[in-house]
Amino acid sequence: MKKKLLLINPWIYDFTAYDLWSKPLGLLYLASFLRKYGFSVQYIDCLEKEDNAPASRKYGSGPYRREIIEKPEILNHVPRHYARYGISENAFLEQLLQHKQAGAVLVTSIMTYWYPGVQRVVELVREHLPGVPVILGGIYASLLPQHAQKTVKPDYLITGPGEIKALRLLSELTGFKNDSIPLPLSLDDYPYPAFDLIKNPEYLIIMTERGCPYDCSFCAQKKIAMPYTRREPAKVVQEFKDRYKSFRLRDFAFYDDALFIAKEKHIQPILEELIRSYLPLRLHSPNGLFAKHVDKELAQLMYKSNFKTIRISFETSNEARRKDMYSKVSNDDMIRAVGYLTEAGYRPKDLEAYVLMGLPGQDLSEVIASIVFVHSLGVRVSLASFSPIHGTREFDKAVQAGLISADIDPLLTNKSIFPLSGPHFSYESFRKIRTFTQTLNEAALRGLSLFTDTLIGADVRRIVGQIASE
Ligand code: B12
Ligand code: SF4
Repeated sequence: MKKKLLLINPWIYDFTAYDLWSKPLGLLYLASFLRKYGFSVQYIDCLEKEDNAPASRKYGSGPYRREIIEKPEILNHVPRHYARYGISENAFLEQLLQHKQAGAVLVTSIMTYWYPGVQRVVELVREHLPGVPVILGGIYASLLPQHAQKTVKPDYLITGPGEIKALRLLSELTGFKNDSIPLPLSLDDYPYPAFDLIKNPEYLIIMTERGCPYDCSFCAQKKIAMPYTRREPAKVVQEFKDRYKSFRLRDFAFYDDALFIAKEKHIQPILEELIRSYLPLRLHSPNGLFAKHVDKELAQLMYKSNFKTIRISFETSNEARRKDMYSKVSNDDMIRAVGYLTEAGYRPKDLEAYVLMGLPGQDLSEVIASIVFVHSLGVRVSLASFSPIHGTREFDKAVQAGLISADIDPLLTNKSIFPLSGPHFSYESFRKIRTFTQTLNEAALRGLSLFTDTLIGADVRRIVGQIASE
């Protein structure tokens, strides 16, 4: 009985959320790992699709079920609806009540500003499964352990990579131990994430390494992941083959932080082997890719291996800020990468680039200049709103500049609202920038760059001037 574990992926509470190949990969790794050591694992996914959900959009990505709820008081000033994304509370309770025999409940956490969903799950577990120990882990728990202890009140909280720590804790709690299987010595000794727990999966996630050797000022990976470690390319390819065989799914999203690092030893052999395997896969990288590593050879391999979703981290065209952020890309890198990718067979409109918006001290003209630069290459712009993450240099800078307090409620760091807290962005300019970007992206999709045609260009420049002078 004690060996029975219940794993839960909580709801998202936010102004907006979209399933962009989002799965709780950490929890699924934990599930397969604990199974390997003899535990039996049950799963509740608050973000699972309901049976009557609308069909997914492109390559399995799509919207979640959304229920508008009351805003936490601290967000009352935000003139937007706040929602719980995922299954209804009743549907959750129906599932929860089937697990009264669980020996422990393991709850994951992702974005720090999604903690209300985690809190609610734990409240309901306490109410309906009294006495069952609750273990919390994941990204929020790792970045803000004290906040999580106080707010979510788990019995146990584990920070960082959780497999071995959870196994040790569960062995202590349940008295169940399986010493016959040695602990993993490398990443390839970990079993594949337990995707069989996902109801009707439409895509799969793959992670070919953990961590990242870089240290960008806005990023928290060093506080969450293990030191940068790669898997063997042959083992990664085997995972693709095995997964395709078991699930018959074509879409795979990479969750790597730094997929193109050491490309000759890593991603290139992986893609070469995938091409040789003739598997009908479609590859996606919702995480930003490094432009500077894209050369002729890699671009061709990407094209031949059917790499469909290519999002390049561009961040900003402002040189001084790039240096400050320890950014990995320059305008020239970007131009070169787009050149190689188009030579390989992509159209510029097949590519997207992340532009960061709302960094402390960043004004509208810098964002617009970055958007315009990306668009001038014919590439679509993906606007990423800045969200200061506790424990990063960018967070500390914002505290020192008096923009936020060190103990800011994570809810106020939400990417949908944080850029609005500074002097440079208003709701109106935020909305206009989004519309402006959408317009440019629509033009890019038609193969037009509005900044190369002098007539349309003049109009656009006037609008840009208007937005920037607000
Ligand atoms: C993949 C990814 C995404 C994916 C989807 C993620 C998802 N699951 O939904 C995409 C591309 C969509 C995405 C988007 C964004 N992301 Co993101 N993303 C990541 C990334 C690179 C990997 C997460 C991951 O799955 N790792 C792999 C697994 C194996 O690791 P893990 O989750 O940490 O799990 C381990 C442990 O945490 C632990 N564990 C996990 N659960 C549990 C449970 C228990 C009980 C226990 C004991 C242990 C445990 O054990 C696991 C195995 O070792 C992280 C960076 C990172 N290195 O973690 C950023 C990260 C999570 N993202 C981040 C950000 C900022 C964003 C964006 C806001 C960016 C933007 N401005 O648009 C968006 C917004 C998303 C939204 N809807 O609001 C931040 C988090 C910020 C925060 N405030 O919390 C991170 C940390 C990156 C950063 N910049 O520092 N992201
Ligand atoms: S932003 Fe990307 S490259 Fe920079 S430290 Fe984070 S994971 Fe590494």
